[in-house]
Amino acid sequence: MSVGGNFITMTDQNHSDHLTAGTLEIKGDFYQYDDGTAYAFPASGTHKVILSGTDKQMVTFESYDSSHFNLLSMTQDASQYVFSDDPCWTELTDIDQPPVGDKVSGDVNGDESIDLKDVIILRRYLAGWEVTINDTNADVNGDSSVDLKDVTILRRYLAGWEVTLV
Ligand SMILES: [Ca+2]
Ligand SMILES: [Ca+2]
Repeated sequence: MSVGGNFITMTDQNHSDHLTAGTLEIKGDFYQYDDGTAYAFPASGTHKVILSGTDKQMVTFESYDSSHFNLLSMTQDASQYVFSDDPCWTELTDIDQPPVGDKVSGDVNGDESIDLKDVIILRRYLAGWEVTINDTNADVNGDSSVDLKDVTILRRYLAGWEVTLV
């Protein structure tokens, strides 16, 4: 099922047995309100929701404890989504954003290796190009700012100097 606008569920019917399979694509905002049951959207099984709008999408769960997405896929950058509660899903699939994990200092582009491509993308970023970097990994000296000092240190590191990425 595909919803081109906002999706609102407001019901007194328990939907526990109904949202176990299938895919619901939503291009607008999502709202779940409690109008008699908190179980309006307790998705499970292989039920999947795709949030695929082109503008910012708001996701509101009034009954956060009982209603939630099961598999959730977001096609936009994570900054395009506003969640009333977080996380309101069982599992995220193919999100268009590197997962937030442990810092890998120097891996500016998040491809799990530290090489010249990271220097290049960092220089472009600092020059104002529209590139996406992992700014935690890019701060290789750990001074909470991403700047030319990080480029210098990363270059030295790759050239075999005795520098430590922190
Ligand atoms: Ca890299
Ligand atoms: Ca830095």
